[in-house]
Amino acid sequence: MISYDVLIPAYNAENTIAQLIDQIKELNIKPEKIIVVDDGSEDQTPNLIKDKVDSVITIKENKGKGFALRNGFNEFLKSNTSDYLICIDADLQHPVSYISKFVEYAEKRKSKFIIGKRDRKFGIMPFSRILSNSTTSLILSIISNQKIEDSQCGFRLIHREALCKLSLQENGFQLESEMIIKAAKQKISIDFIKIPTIYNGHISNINHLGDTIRFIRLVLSELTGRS
Ligand SMILES: Nc1nc2c(ncn2[C@@H]2O[C@H](COP(=O)(O)OP(=O)(O)O)[C@@H](O)[C@H]2O)c(=O)[nH]1
Ligand SMILES: [Mg+2]
Repeated sequence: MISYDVLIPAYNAENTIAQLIDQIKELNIKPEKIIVVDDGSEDQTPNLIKDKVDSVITIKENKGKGFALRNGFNEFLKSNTSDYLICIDADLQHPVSYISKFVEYAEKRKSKFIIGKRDRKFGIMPFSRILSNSTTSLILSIISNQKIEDSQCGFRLIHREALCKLSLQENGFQLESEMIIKAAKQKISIDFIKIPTIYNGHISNINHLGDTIRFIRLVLSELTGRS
């Protein structure tokens, strides 16, 4: 039977985090462990997660989604409770019921790395995200030599052995691109599972100019082999 942990990077997520955790706990195939990484939330997030999950990682200062995820990865690798790790955003933009689909797919197909794939539809996904997601997915498809259908989706499953092989360094949203590039370098194939696109007018922490510059820097350093 497949075993998995869940990792939630949470930054100022008081409106959704408790509901998300409750939904995860109601799944038929339950995770062995729920890990939440909170780095410097200024709202009620720390109080809401305190007694609700198996592991809370608190980082005093805000360091970015990538930094938070990397801390969660270390915790997962250290504890050795499960084969797989599911990463899911804290803002309920990823349908929790799909965790079961990811896990069942991984078990059946022996997948090492699965990423959610959202429809990039006008009116559902903000136009700026359609543009940036299409561009980054195309660039990463070329670099990775495999079709990357949604490079920016944070809803992911990764096998312990695959995660061990990626020596990740990014602190911001670019970590999610770095995982793709480094997985491809390790010849880990990446599968995609279609998930509904949910935005609901939620606020994003992505800084368009800053994150675009950091993405270009990451791609250049990977292409020139400086990482
Ligand atoms: N711990 C932590 N989580 C973050 C940070 N930035 C974003 N997140 C989490 O990452 C997820 C996606 O962030 P969001 O800003 O909604 O990005 P978007 O959905 O891609 O526009 C959410 O669950 C956030 O709580 C951060 O600096 N630290
Ligand atoms: Mg979001």
